[in-house]
Amino acid sequence: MGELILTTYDWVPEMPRGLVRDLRVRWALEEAGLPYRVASTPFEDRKPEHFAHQPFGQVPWLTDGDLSIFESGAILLHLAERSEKLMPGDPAGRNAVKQWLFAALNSVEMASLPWVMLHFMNAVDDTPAWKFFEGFLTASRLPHLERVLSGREWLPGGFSVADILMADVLRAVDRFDGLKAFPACRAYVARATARPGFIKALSDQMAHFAAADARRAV
Ligand SMILES: N[C@@H](CCC(=O)N[C@@H](CS)C(=O)NCC(=O)O)C(=O)O
Repeated sequence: MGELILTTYDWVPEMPRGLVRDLRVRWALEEAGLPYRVASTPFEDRKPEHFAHQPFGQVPWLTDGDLSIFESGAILLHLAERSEKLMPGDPAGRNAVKQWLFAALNSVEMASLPWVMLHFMNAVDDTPAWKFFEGFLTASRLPHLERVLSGREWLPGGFSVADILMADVLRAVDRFDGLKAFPACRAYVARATARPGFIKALSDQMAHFAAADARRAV
């Protein structure tokens, strides 16, 4: 195991700040208490070296010694292998974490991301596209998640990387008040984002981009 280096953009516009996906990695690292440092890659002028680490020119990626890992879900699973604070050691617990981690990405974020993007674009209207994505999230996904989260603190298996991902996905929906009909989901986001690891991760990401503004202003 080598030094952990998390790479994110050197700067991003105001709008996505607080939601850039290095946050979920910072959060997991903070929860696990693993030492790491943050490196930057240009947002505006993406070089071949960036694509060598992340084939879509996106962030984040994590290097762990000689290993370079892209995709936030893969990064979180990698970190979970290093700390029982992120995933329990027993087979049933590991199974619960893995399936919920993929559910966060591939069942919930798949539906929430277009919904969130349309909100960011101010494209919430009565077009068939909006109605489809509204129904996809609020009828096909959130009611089922609401049932799962009702009466429990964290996803099955106890707090883990699956909760980091699920809460990070849901808080983007919450930002546009999309959880008001789903009180268990909303309370879950509030609980998760009150954790010191999240608070530190968010504050560090905001400070990272604020420092970039200051550099650009010179
Ligand atoms: N599936 C990827 C998505 C990564 C992603 O969407 N990154 C955003 C920042 S949160 C990005 O780099 N956007 C710039 C772009 O797509 O050009 C992951 O979870 O790591």
